[in-house]
Amino acid sequence: MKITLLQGDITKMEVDVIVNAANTSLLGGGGVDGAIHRAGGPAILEECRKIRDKQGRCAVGEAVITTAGRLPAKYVIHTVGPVWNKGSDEEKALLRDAYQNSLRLAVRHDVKTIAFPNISTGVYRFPKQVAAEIAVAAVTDFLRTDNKISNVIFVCFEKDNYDIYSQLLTQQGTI
Ligand code: AR6
Repeated sequence: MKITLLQGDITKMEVDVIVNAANTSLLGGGGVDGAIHRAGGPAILEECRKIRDKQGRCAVGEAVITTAGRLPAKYVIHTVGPVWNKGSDEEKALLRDAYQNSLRLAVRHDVKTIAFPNISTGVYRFPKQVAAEIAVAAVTDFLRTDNKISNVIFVCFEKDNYDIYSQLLTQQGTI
């Protein structure tokens, strides 16, 4: 399976695209969103503003693509994960959508390598184990029918997330 796991800072990744855990405004924020805009510079925000002018806010579960500015990646895909509220099926489905819509958009841009952060597990409070199970299933299911993406990398910032992914991916024989 074309899945890799590592612990680190996603802004440093030399891949075709890194995914940002954005919010519906697309205008930046804290966490990984703040780190990407800081490291990538103003070109990313400029393009986000243009997208907003054209289509309005980015709905939860949807994704848009911009330049990566000064980052080593070629593009940034900005997706919006759901906020964990009661852990409803809808919240879980929207997290799956965030991963799969990012992958669909990546394929449309001929992306081969894509790195994901642990969407919704910071400010948006998804329990890490639940979010990881959804992320791994969403990506694994997508790769089952796609032959364009050569590598999906889960980039965990925190050790506990890394350990959860490591266990899940080992269990299913992926790594
Ligand atoms: N590289 C990789 N992962 C990171 C990095 C980094 N440099 N920095 C943080 N993380 P969060 P969310 C991890 O809060 O929960 C923003 O303000 C972090 O440890 O960034 O989807 C947006 O604008 C955590 O595991 O995103 C939204 O308003 C994961 O990234 C809101 O936060 C996601 O945490 C989105 O909340």
